[in-house]
Amino acid sequence: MTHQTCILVGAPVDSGKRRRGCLMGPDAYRTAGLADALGDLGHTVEDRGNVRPAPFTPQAHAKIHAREETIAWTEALAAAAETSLRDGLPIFLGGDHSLSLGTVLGAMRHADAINRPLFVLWLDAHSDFHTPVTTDSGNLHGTPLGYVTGRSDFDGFPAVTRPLPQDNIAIIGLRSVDTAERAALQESSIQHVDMREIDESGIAKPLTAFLERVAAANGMLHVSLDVDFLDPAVAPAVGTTVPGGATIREGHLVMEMLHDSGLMTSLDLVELNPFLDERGRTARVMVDLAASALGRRVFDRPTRAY
Ligand code: 4U7
Ligand code: MN
Ligand code: MN
Ligand code: MN
Repeated sequence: MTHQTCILVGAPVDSGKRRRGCLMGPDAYRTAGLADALGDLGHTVEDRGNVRPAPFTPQAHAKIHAREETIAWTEALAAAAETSLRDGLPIFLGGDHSLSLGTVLGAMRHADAINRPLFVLWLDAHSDFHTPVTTDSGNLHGTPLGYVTGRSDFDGFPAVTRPLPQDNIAIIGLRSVDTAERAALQESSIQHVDMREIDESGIAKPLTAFLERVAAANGMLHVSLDVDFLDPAVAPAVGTTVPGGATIREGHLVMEMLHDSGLMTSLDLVELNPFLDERGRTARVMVDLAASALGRRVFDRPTRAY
């Protein structure tokens, strides 16, 4: 991958779960020096500031938390994603993972407009494949993959007219999947890689297989990086910690391979809760991972062909 125009899009979404703090994420990434890190790699960096939600009227729901607010974010972020994808490689600075209902929807619209298939790489401890009916927590940050694949019961959200095919998705890092999600995921054709498989076979193998499919289809590739993909020992600033996550090196290897593939067309950095961080440590880890995805490396080595 050569020189890119990286477009930073702040998405201070905090409506996807009850514990607050992700709204501080975009400024934590800015403070941790994301723009300079990417600029030092030779990229052009444009910070477009923060997106704001469309106007909304909150309503009380027995189960779903902040539904109207999340719908409003979905509308605004889908538009922001579609626009920024025309101009460069957007990096969405979250914000909790409910922001991806919008960013992936926008990426789907853009891919449709230019007649290319969209693929999604989901780096997460969780599968985020719930619907508003199957979720027990009522937290919409557990639903973005359910939404974009066209699962039912997302009443009030922008219509998903051409759902993302399950075959175009890989989830890597799984170690917390609810019963209802597991049943749906196992019936689906989503490529799903849990931590045991990573322990046994390494993370490069399933990632290579996925990237080969993206390349063969001349696909666009949206990458959604949830902080909880990483082990909480190295990335503590997240509300949904699950022990046994990816190591720093596994994280960087994924990012380095993404860079070498030249396939990534947009990136979400999600679920950072700076209120829970230790002296900016997790924010810096995420900035370093983004830098690896955009070409930072210790030594130069031949680029792998996909
Ligand atoms: B994240 C959960 F119950 N599945 O639905 C739920 F375990 O974006 C967690 O991946 C969802 O952090 C986690 O609330 C959403 C829970
Ligand atoms: Mn997630
Ligand atoms: Mn998660
Ligand atoms: Mn299966």
